[in-house]
Amino acid sequence: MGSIGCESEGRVLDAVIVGAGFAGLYMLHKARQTGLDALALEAGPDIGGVWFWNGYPGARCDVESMQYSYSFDEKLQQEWSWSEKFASRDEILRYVNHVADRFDLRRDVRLDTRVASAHFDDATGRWQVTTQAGERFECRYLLMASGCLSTARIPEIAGLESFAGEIHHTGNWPRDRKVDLAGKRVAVIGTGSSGIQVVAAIASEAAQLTVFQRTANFSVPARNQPMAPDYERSWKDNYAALRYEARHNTTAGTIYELSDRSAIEVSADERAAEFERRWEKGSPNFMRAFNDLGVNEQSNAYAADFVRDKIRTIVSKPEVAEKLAPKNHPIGSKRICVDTGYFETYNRDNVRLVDLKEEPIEAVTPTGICTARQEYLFDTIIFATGYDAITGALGAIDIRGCGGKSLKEEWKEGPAAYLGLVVSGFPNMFLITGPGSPSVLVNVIVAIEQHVEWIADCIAWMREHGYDRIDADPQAQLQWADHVDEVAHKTLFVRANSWYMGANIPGKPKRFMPYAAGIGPYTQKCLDIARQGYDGFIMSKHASSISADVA
Ligand code: NA7
Repeated sequence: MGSIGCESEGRVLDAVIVGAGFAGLYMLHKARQTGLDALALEAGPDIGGVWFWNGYPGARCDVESMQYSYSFDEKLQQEWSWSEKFASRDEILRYVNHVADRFDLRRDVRLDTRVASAHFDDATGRWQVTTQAGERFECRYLLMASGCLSTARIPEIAGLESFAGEIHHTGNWPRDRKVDLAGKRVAVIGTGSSGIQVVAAIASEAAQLTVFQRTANFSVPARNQPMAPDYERSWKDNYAALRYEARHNTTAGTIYELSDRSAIEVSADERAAEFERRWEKGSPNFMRAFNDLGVNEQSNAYAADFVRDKIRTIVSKPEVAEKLAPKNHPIGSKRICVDTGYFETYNRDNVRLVDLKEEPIEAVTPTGICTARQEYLFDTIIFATGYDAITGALGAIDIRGCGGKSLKEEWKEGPAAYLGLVVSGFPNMFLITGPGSPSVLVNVIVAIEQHVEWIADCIAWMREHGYDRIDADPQAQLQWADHVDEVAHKTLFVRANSWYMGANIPGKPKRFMPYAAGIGPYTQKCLDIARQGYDGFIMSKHASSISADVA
């Protein structure tokens, strides 16, 4: 692919957007509407971000389709029809491509272009962006849409490279061919959302499936179904108001059936009936059965007990059920999984569970996996071991701000960004769903749209007021980080070793990264700050632009 960088064309871009998933594509659209000359650089061979890479069998969204979609264009949301209540990965990818075509986004997306470094040039007040292939771009604004779950991680296991069969990660599934699992002995390592989906999807195809579980996970049934026309209509008739509601008046960015009752205030029978009703209905609605499941230990324990009992009912072998019943973290403190027949899978004769707490993996051999107890033989190993989440993609790029300061170095004790949007000392770099914003704790499309629109409004405001440089006040950033921490500690989230905490990556500082107060309060905060003339941000006109004006 030929270079269209500034060097070859003498073109200085207003904005470089890193990534062309849901965030990058909408950022590109919005940047154009704001009058910015913008280019999106995408590492992958196609658009779609996380939904592009996660092509594993069973990949599906656990937020309802009517809500997991863009809201920015009324015509788009009226015209698009989802075929199922919870969309499959393939359908979401078709949707992303439809949006890109409809808004003519592709002409400003460069595929197969992985950003290697981004350095802020103090002299010009611009970012110098270099790709892995050595192309260079220069821009005023650096808009990071690189994703919260885009750095797939295969753990370091001795002997991995010696394995003679196929190795795959759910987050980097082969795209050029179907992975043939028929008649194969397959291992799946990891039982998060991806593991739970892939296990249920491949069990009938594989000759033998062995699931390696380190931590048992809570999962509730999706009860997915074809889209009911009445249900679709009920959304489309009222889309604008419902989308507003989701962004401004919910915490999750998703409209759920909420409850105003505490689980400890009702009788045991009422509690059980409500949990049962929600379980039968399916979806993460389960966690809204009572209003204090995320903050009250006793209430949470009731919900956890209910799910554990369900697992014991579904799984026919008691010793397997006991291993599958999560016991070491509050329900919901790790992202709750939503499954289709996951626990039932363990009733099949060709599926077995290995509890890594009892027999840790010691090595991969040419023929399989050795635990502390025995060697298991495999043709294929599937890693569903998750991501270097939230900060992984940012850390993979050599980002340097004022005075050559490295972002990695800056964040070595844990990430901080004012509102999760701007990092002090890294002017004109905006993070979309960055650490310190609600991001992955909420319907991420809602979080993305809120950020993208706020960023576009901010840049437009700066232009109107003669500014071309924005930074975060270090004091404001510090206070925000403390606030993010304080809010997290009022919840049960901090009680789990989750990827929200960075706990899944050896050596990563443990800090609860997302903002747990929810999207509604967060949106209000961002609006208030903008209305107060961007309180906590430092706006200026860069010296070189002043001299250019004078000249
Ligand atoms: P997750 O939720 O991070 O799950 C990863 C799983 O892999 C989890 O069960 C981990 O156990 C397990 N894991 C991680 N490292 C290892 C090693 N070294 N050995 C054994 N097991 C390991 O990733 P997903 O892809 O499932 O989901 C990510 C998000 O995508 C999800 O929340 C949705 O938002 C969509 P652990 O719990 O760390 O003990």
